[in-house]
Amino acid sequence: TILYEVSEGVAVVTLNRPDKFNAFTEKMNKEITDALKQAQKDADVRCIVLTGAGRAFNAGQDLGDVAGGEVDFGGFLRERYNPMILQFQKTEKPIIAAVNGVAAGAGMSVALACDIRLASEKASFVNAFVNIGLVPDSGGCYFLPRIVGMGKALELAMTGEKVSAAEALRIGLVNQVYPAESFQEEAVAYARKLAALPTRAIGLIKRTMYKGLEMNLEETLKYEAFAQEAAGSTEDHKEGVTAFMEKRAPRFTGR
Ligand code: LHQ
Repeated sequence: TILYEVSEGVAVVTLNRPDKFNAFTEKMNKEITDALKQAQKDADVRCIVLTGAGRAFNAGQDLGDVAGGEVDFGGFLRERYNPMILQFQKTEKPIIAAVNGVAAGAGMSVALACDIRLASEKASFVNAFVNIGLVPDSGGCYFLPRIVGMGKALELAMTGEKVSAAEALRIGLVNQVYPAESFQEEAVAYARKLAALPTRAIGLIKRTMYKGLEMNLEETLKYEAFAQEAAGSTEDHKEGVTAFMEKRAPRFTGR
């Protein structure tokens, strides 16, 4: 239900159920988690792009799987969605959500769990949970207020109204918007740029910033010192300083 392709330092994970707007199934949850684990292990991967096949990015849980019967909501989340979301954080490489179309429900949450969001002009965001009498899950209640602030987060979650790409850019929900025609090329070009940067430092930036959300200043300063020791011992740090002194462009290798 997903495609996984690595080239020139970038792993592209494509959600691939286009006729169902790439809605999540148990299989897809598992495949995404495994793809992220594989990307983390593979030293050739220095940036990950998550995108959707066809018109949509992802429409959240496949409602065909939950309609009618009794659903064990807690079990659903604990066993399928929560481990997947945690894997986004455990992956110490930059993850870009290339939001090609609508991102709804848990599909929006997954975009929020990525580190950077790039949107096509045709992208939109729907915090669809409330529309079916549910609560934002898959980290939506964690990431949304942290990305757009509590005021906007409550509005989006309580109304379940669609947010356009332009509005998403205005409120800081996405980092960039590109024309639909060139979107995939722009997203891959952005990813290639990130993949050429010092990957270990970027992994440490990711870990330290997310940790910083949970800590006070003193704890954060301590963690920064710890992270800097790790970053300072990388070849890429040496290369960065050497290149600066030699007045040339650095050649980072991710080591
Ligand atoms: C879909 C879906 C979909 C199946 C569009 N499933 N087919 C966790 C724990 C346990 C249980 C519940 O869930 C969760 C986490 C969650 O994610 S809850 C939230 C689940 N997602 C939603 O409620 C979103 C439902 N979809 C929509 O609101 C709209 O379809 C959006 C806004 C995504 C797109 O709207 P439109 O652009 O107007 O497209 P459409 O509604 O016509 O949908 C296109 C097709 O995709 C259509 O199929 P069809 O065969 O008629 O062409 C939809 O049935 C199908 N589809 N979402 N989640």
